[in-house]
Amino acid sequence: MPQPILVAVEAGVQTITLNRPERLNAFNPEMLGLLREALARAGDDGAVRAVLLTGAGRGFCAGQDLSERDVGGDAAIDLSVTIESLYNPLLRRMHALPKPIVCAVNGVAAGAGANVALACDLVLAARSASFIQAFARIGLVPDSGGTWVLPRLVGRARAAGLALLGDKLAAENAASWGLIWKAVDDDKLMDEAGALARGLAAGPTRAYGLIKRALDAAENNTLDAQLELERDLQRKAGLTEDFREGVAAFMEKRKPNFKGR
Ligand code: T3D
Repeated sequence: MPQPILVAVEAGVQTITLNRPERLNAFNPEMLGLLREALARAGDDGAVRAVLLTGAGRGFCAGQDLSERDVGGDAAIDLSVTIESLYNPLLRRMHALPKPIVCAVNGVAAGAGANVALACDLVLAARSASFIQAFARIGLVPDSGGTWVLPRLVGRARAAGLALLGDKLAAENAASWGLIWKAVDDDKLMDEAGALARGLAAGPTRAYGLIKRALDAAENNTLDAQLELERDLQRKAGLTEDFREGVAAFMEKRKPNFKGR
């Protein structure tokens, strides 16, 4: 049986490849569990300083595997169970990971697949890729943080259009709307995303983790609360070896050699 996700660590980057290409990498419970475990290992392993998430084959991820939903009978289907036990813990783990996650969206990203991509810190997409909030097409509500992240990234009007209509948004438009970091030529995607992830893996890991915390907190904080948080996080950053190295390298006009400590 092929593994539903592939994990490899090289040059400080843990690459996670969603690997059910015959189903456009649609999520099943095993895959969601393994993805969550891989992210937990990335968090714990000092040798991992960045994560790169991508998909095998022509799609990134088509969201929940719909063939697992028995809609033929009369029995009520309580979707809150999988949301609570599988999707929400995954999304929380992605946001809490104190290391940067780069996403290389190699093809269509639909439903929860789109929102898992959007939960990454830097999202690159192949020009041929697209994003689809497919939920309303099948009578559902965007989950996996979709209703949280969409209005924040693109504003209410565009979020409503994407969520209510479930139309395909091409990578180029996703980039110009500010939904993702950038769209790149298909044949350059993995090289560019890999270089970005390796660059982050050689960066000040602790500072990156603190930056993620600050950006997440800013969603709900007042300016005063955020200024106080920045003070506290800057204190932590200032106590790292990487801060000393960064300043020393600047003064000595050389490239910093960050250790992630
Ligand atoms: O249930 C819960 O726990 C609640 C949580 C929900 C989270 C969600 O993600 S809900 C949203 C689920 N996803 C969708 O509704 C998207 C369904 N897929 C599509 O709309 C289309 O496949 C795409 C627009 C993504 C791509 O279209 P296209 O034309 O490029 O490919 P295709 O031919 O539709 O798909 C290729 C194969 O993948 C096909 O199988 P086949 O016919 O070759 O054997 C198709 O059935 C399969 N596939 C695609 N998406 C899914 C899927 N199989 C199962 N589940 C899928 N989501």
